[in-house]
Amino acid sequence: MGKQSNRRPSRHIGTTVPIALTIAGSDSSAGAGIQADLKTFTALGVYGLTAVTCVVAEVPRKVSRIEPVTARMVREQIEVLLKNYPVGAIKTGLLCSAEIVCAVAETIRNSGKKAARSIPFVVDPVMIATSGDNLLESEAVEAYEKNLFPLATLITPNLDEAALLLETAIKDRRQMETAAVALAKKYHASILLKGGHLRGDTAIDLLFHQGELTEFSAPFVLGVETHGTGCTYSAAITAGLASGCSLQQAIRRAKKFVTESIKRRFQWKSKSGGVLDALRHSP
Ligand code: PXL
Repeated sequence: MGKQSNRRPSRHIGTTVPIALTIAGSDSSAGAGIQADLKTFTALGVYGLTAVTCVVAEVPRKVSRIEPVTARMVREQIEVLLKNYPVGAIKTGLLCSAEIVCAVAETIRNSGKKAARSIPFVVDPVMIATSGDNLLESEAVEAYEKNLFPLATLITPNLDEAALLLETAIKDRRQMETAAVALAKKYHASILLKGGHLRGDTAIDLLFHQGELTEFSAPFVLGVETHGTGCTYSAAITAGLASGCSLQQAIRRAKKFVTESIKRRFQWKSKSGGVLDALRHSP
């Protein structure tokens, strides 16, 4: 018998830590995109995997440049991950172009046959940044509607994105209800319509799921740059689903997490004047 190895078996082998995959863009300021998703997954006890779709050079109020990764590279990242890891839930963030939207849809549809299609799939239809910058090619909207939405467990538009998809203005709570139901009927998926941009003293979101409307609300935190809030919210929902929560449980927990991350935000003086805020994902 040889000498026994001094190496201890890893404490982490056989770990049951849930895994979530984000398919999204890189935000150089690290407040949104894959960076926000990874911070959120980690804070919520989930191991995060990433498939990068594009690289964005930006700071919170200004997008400077966006460059997409090739569709082939996006496809390959997703394929190797889904082939090897027991992924518990998937989310998409910024997909940048129609070509990438189609590549993501096709890869998820084909990967692992039935298995990949039964993984909870959250589509955050990132189109316009909080700064107002356009992030998505206009032809990509149709690609979302035709290819990606049909695969989604949950779609999480904000009011601007919902207005664009329905070609109608959404200005109050009543119109939000109508819009959430209309989107669910149009895309045959559950819809979480985020009403944060209504700017009342509460931030109200409406879920339309299995024929029922549920409201999620939290006090609106005033005077904060909210860059990355949408990414953080959909990542937190995805983390909940990867951990086995129901949709309602995952959203309730995610809403609380986002509100807390905004309340305990970081703040710096910007070198170009003004302040820089960033959500603080971990206490
Ligand atoms: O918050 C939307 C968003 C998503 N993903 C990336 C971004 C942004 C906003 O700027 O850069 C990569």
